[in-house]
Amino acid sequence: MGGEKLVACMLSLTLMRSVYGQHMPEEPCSVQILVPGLKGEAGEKGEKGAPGRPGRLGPSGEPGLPGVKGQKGSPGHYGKMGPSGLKGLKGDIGDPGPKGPHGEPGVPCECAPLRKMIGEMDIQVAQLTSELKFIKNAVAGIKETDSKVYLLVKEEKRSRDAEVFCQGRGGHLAMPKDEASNRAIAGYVTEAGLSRVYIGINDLEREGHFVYVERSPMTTFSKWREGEPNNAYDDEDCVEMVSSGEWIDVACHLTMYFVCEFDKDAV
Ligand SMILES: [Ca+2]
Ligand SMILES: [Ca+2]
Repeated sequence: MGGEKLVACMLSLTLMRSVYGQHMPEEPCSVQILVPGLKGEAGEKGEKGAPGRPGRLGPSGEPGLPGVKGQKGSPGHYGKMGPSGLKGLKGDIGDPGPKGPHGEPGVPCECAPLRKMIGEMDIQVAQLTSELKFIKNAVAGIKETDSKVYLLVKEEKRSRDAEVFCQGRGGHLAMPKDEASNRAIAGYVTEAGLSRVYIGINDLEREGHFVYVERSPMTTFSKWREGEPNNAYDDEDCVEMVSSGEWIDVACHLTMYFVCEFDKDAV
């Protein structure tokens, strides 16, 4: 017999004793049929119980009616300045402004004569510049004899251009017509450290017939180097003086320094 069955037997014996009193036959605990007893009298009303647990959450209520609109609030602070916008399109041309007052009558332009005058002045300036250079050269070291003034021009020119240069200043290429003048010119050339200069003698008009550039004929004086003039290559019609004072016929197209001479009376 298990523990549970034993407990149930003892419980049923107790119940039978309470119902049948001491007259209950003592039987071994083998009867297990239980019969409910009679309903008892109603008990006294119990004390109020503790509050129950809160109920479940109820369903959502219906939306409420719209409230009354509130009053307008005060203006807020100004925001920060935004970034610059893109450049706008070019506007239309405005209406022409009012006409201005008449100006004073102008002076008639005599531009042509003025231009001519300016052009002539330019030429004069160029001439003066050239003459100033010439005078500077002259002051720097002019040579003279009793009747002539000699000027060494340190500009390389062909014979013809050299003569034009000298004529432009009232003279000619140097024309040594005696020993004194020839020595003066030669000394000038030597002092300048030069080896050769053009002088004013040529046989351009007639081969072998030398004359001075002023067209005066050669006189008794001449200073040809030995073997000159030789008209080399059949092309030597002008004359140079070397530092020794001797003369040599050379080609006229050579360019070299030259000596001009001027009459003292004209200077
Ligand atoms: Ca010749
Ligand atoms: Ca020669």
